[in-house]
Amino acid sequence: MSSESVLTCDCLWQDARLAPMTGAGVVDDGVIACRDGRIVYAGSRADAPAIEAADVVDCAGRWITPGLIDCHTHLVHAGNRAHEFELRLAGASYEEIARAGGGIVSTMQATRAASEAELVEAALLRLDALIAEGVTTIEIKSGYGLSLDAELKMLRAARQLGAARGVTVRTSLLAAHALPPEFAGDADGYIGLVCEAIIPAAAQAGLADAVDGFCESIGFTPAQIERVFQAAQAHGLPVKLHAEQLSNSHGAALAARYGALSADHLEHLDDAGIAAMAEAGTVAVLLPGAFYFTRETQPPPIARLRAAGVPMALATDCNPGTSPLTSLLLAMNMGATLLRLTVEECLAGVTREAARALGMLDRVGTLEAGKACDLAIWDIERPAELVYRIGANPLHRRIWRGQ
Ligand code: DI6
Ligand code: FE
Repeated sequence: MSSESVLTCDCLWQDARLAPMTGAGVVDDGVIACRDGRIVYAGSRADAPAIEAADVVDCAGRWITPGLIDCHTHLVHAGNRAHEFELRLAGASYEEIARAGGGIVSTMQATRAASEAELVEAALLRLDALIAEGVTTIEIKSGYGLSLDAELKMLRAARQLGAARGVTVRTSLLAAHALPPEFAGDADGYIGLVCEAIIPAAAQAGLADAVDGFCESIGFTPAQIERVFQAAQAHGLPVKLHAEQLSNSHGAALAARYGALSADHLEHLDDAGIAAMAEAGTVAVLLPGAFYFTRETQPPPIARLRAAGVPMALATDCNPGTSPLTSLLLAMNMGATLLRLTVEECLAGVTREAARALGMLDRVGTLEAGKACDLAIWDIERPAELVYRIGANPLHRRIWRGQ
């Protein structure tokens, strides 16, 4: 054999079963070769070229999936809202608590008071829980600062988390999350600050990979969100939106008109919103942790999203108010049990479709040559176990960029 036909690589994982998530089905006797942190071959051993590896890892028949991707989190925040949880147990609603100055604004106060280092330290506990389950890429939103300085502080903390651990961090600027008290009665004035000061500063500092908003009766109107989207576009940033969580404000259709990467939550989404998302290729990010924790009774229209061909992702929505969840595996279980997603949809929802929701499908989300060598190696007999178990963590090893 001539040396040119030999593929040289840093590491070869062999005797593995692969769920590549490319749509081509699973591979029973698979190998993955990695060079310089990227996959150079992933597929069946029989079809593999001759490979010369510096390091060979025998997987003893274990399953390998792409490293998991949590594409919607509010990981960076200070404090917690256990007290509001008790109020809700006693009968208060999320909206009532929010209107009484609790909710997002109470986390805002704690987050403004915390230093950047304190935010990083608190978030690392949550990040480590997600990493322990095989997460290799995570999206982190701002949105509890609600001022120029505090929003930038949150985004810097998110970037620091990516430097502190072997994980890829994508940031979303969510300054349009709630109205800070100093702008009471002047939502349009606050949106002006978001558009004219916060978005430009975050963009200029390279701190935001996308811009998000909360389009809701207790958040911002579609007209206000549209101003945010226009400012994001002017600064070359893609958009996404919290839409139709508590009511139908037609935010998803607005997001789709702006080519949004994703519209998230979607419990109250209507057919026009579904059609607009399908047309724009906007991903539906489903957040069963929030659905469960708020005891919402109306699930998102999964069957109609599926029929329309809207890609569906799944995420934790890790946040102190409506989804204090740091397990993406549990989000998968809830996606199946509460939202009736299939096992295949749950797995795709935390890999390929989550990558799509972050605009990163060219880099992560499937096991394919050219992509980052981000792997989760599992002690399971079949992929359905990842969705079926509650509270188990069958992760054997996690690989980020080949390491
Ligand atoms: N929707 C949510 O579920 C979170 N934010 C949002 O826009 C809740 C955030 C919180 O209550 O702190
Ligand atoms: Fe959220």
